[in-house]
Amino acid sequence: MKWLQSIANLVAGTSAAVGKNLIVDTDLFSDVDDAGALLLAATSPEANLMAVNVNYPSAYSAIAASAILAYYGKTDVPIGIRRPLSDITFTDNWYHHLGEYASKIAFQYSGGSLPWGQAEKAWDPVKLYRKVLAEAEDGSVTIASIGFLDNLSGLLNSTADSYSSLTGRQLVRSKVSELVIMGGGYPSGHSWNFWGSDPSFTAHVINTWEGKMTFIGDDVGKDVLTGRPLIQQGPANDPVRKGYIYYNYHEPISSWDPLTVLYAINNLDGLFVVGNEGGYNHIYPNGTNQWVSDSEAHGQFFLRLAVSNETAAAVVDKYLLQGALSAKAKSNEVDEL
Ligand SMILES: *[C@@H]1O[C@H](CO)[C@@H](O)[C@H](O)[C@H]1NC(C)=O
Ligand SMILES: *[C@@H]1O[C@H](CO)[C@@H](O)[C@H](O)[C@H]1NC(C)=O
Ligand SMILES: *[C@@H]1O[C@H](CO)[C@@H](O)[C@H](O)[C@H]1NC(C)=O
Ligand SMILES: CC(=O)N[C@H]1CO[C@H](CO)[C@@H](O)[C@@H]1O
Repeated sequence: MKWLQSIANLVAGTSAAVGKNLIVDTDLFSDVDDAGALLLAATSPEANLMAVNVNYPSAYSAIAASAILAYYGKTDVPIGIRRPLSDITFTDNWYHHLGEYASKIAFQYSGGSLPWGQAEKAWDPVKLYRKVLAEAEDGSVTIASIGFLDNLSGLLNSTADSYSSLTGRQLVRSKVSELVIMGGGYPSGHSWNFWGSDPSFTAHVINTWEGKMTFIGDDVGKDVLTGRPLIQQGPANDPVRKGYIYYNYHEPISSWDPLTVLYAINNLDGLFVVGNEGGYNHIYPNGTNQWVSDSEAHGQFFLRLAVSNETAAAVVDKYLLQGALSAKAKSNEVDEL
């Protein structure tokens, strides 16, 4: 059956490196919109997904990421995760309504480079950043941060190793074209992604990053409710579809992370407008952010929707469903061989 597997890889295009170079740094664990974002990153013909780093240290998060990537044919996308690992599962202590999905996807769809029980095989996220950046063309990599910024702080602090003689900061300067960050409020806010882990890491990354940064605040995706078409028309066995059902039963959810990944891949694309003229984001030690006016500063941006919440939702839903159906179509081609 070996030949069948290599045909499967060919059909799934696992070694094709076309599209925009993208690294996703995700807290895939509690909210399933991270899984939706991974679906988009893995299936978009416009993206070359180079690596996924997980910034929440549950073993289930790493294994679920591997399972999702494997389902979409991306078995060779390396995965890193913050240590030490735990076997914590999500409990909705706030609404007592939302369901847990990461361990279920991890077990039921186990596959790829980190099968069930093998989360410890995941990369150290800082090493993974260094390896992938070192091998990339200069100025070619977009990083989408859709969770906590711990791993990115580690990257900035890293020093020369076997992958590169550059420091982390030098690697970022030469390889990264844009850091896209989901979090904050604009002009000011107090956002989970910024304070929920360790706000000093958030402050370190955002206050000292030297290249282009684009922010998508909490208010942008909150009322963009998506998932219904994926749930109703998606392939029954799609893992992200299952995740959406486990998380919020059959109801749609906010789209913070899918919107962020869509921007990272397709830029403004009629969906977003830049909300500022100059200025920069400042993070206080408690994780609160404040946009600072500064006519000399031109490298940072925050986005607002250019369309209604409903139109934005229709766009996200279209890509979620298209991505799921394209993966299904590929697996059918293999079945028919
Ligand atoms: C990186 O260094 C800064 C100080 O320069 C420190 O505040 C931060 O905690 C360090 N990050 C990590 C992940 O250890
Ligand atoms: C965080 O710190 C800033 C600056 O000291 C302060 O203005 C803000 O009220 C604090 N936010 C919270 C939620 O404590
Ligand atoms: C999205 O919905 C919220 C809440 O109803 C509203 O405040 C906001 O203006 C809407 N955004 C757009 C772009 O329509
Ligand atoms: C290798 C490395 O620096 N990893 C870092 C990733 O981020 C965490 C913060 O939670 C650091 O503790 C690790 O050292």
